[in-house]
Amino acid sequence: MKKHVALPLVLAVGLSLGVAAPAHATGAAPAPAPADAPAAAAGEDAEPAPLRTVRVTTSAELAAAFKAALPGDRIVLADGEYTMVKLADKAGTAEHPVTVEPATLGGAVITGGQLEVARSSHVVVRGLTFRNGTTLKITASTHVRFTRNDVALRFEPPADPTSSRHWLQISGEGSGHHRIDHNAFHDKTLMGNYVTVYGGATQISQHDRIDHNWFGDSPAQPVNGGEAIRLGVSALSDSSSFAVVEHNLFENTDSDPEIVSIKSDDNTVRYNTVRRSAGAFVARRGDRNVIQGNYFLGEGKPGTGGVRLYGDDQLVYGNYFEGLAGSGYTAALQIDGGDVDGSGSTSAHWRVHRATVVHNTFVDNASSIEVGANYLYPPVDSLVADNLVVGAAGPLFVEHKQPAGVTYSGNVASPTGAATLGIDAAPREVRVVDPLLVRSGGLWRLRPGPAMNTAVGSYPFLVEDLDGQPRDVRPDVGADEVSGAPVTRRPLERDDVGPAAP
Ligand SMILES: [Ca+2]
Ligand SMILES: [Ca+2]
Repeated sequence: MKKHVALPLVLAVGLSLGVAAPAHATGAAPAPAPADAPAAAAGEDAEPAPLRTVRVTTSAELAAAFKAALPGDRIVLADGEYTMVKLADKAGTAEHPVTVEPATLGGAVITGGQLEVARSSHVVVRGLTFRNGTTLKITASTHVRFTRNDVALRFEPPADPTSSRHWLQISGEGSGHHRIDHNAFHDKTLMGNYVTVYGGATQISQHDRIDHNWFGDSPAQPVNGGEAIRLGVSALSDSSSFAVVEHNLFENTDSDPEIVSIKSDDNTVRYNTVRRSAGAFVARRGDRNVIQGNYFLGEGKPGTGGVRLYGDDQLVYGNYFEGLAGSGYTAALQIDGGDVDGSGSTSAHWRVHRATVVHNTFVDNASSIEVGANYLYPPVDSLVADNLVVGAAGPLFVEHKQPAGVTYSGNVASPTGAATLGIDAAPREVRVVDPLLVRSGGLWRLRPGPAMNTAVGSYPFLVEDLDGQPRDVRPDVGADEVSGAPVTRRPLERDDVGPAAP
């Protein structure tokens, strides 16, 4: 099953990002990696052959190799423990990157020092095990790839438990085009984010891609500031990031009510799987962000949430929400109120204008769709359409304050047991009917019945369902399309992400 879906995934990602498809993507078996490069995998991971291989066995040799590194160098760390140093002012190219990797995946363990890639381009850091007690930094650089590393930093507990340590921080003027992929970030026990994307004085880093990582096991923290990923910061939240966060798995990331916090414009967060994590993906600040095709699986754990929105023109579609136990800030969907409208502090909660929330599926959540739970100004001019909402608890829709110009249309709801619909809605707004869901592939799916072929909206972006199957000419309500086409996406498991993933 996993092998069956891997190839279409690679193809789809490569095509969607406009990068060249790997040579073996036509179906031929991938060529074996060179014997001395076991950390390098095929496909998307393929890197150009090095011009020179520099083997190091000690921290002193590593430091010397960094200092002398030339474009096309592959610096290979023998198994052992190392103190890391800064890698600065290396102008690699796409054809001749500077690559740092272990002789065997996981065999080189960083126990001291600090990795900072500064003022450099086309640097690849691959397959290292970070167990040191300092943050990782990518500073004023472009095209840095941080891939297949295992990161469990070991900070000394600070005197002030609310002071934070951001594990991997991207920042600096001119930053962009980085890829953070196939890493494991886990066991964060202090304040701070796993991955933080900053920028320069006025512009956030652009076109970064964060994909196929495992974010795991970060316990609750005393105050806000423990996100798995934060895209931006208040001061940069009016600049466009164009980041893509996709195919990541979040498990037990409980260290902030915001698992992914978007604080910039024009980001895409898609195809991620969130399991048993107390928090939500939050469009916290910035506009025109897309939250698409994610699986939020709460398994009834307290505080598990889905998506929370502020700001202008946010688009939420094709997501699947099941077993989420949160409400309010961590409702399955919270189209929240704002505390400023049109102008105000960049750290405020900006009023929602023109949110589009369509073709999502909600099953058995403690609270499914809420409007305006917090702050003063209710959402305006937004669309909630063609969603499928099924549950046996509470009201399925909650309007904490009267929204202005929010249109409901084509939604299907099925309150069972003690559940209620929760709002007065005409059948054209919310049709109350059993959609006849069936359990298959770990999800509640549609089958032929009253929700099939009955969506009322028409959206140019709606080309696939939650399985990656094509939408047909008569789209079904919710995130799933009844289709016989090959399934190319499914909720991610541990084996699908991280350093050892295919
Ligand atoms: Ca259909
Ligand atoms: Ca389907």
